[in-house]
Amino acid sequence: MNYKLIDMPVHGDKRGKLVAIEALKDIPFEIKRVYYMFDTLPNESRGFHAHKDLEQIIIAMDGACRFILDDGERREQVLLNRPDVGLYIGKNMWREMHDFSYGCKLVVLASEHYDEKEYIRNYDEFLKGLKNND
Ligand code: T46
Repeated sequence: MNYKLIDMPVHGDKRGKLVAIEALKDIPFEIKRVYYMFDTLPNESRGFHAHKDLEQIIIAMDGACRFILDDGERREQVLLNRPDVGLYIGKNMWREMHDFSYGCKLVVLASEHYDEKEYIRNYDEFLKGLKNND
């Protein structure tokens, strides 16, 4: 499965906590794009796609959500609920996001600029693409 949880370096003192993330040091790619999600709702799921070439780190800055990650053979779940843990998702992984807590805030660090052509939004196409890669 091309995903993993990464503990982010936390600098804490009596004032609170600070996380600094450096490209190619704390995460395995250069960052070309940052986006975030807010005003999320528990009954609204997101995702349902894979990426041919994109790598991403997703961090729940506030609240929680449940990820489903699928490599075409296995399906696993990850609960993302800590601002000091990043979910790395590599190429060719189907992802779904469910059960957002009210107002959950996710920030995403991405290895490439936005390109809709690079999305695979149909699950059967995703499976076909994996077979063609073999
Ligand atoms: C992913 C998961 C975790 C842009 O214009 N630029 C962007 O950089 C992004 C990410 C999205 N958009 C537009 C495209 C859609 O009209 O924003 C709208 C919502 O995007 P989407 O439906 O793809 O959002 P999610 O939450 O289903 O998926 C997003 C990312 O797109 C995706 O790469 O891995 O978050």
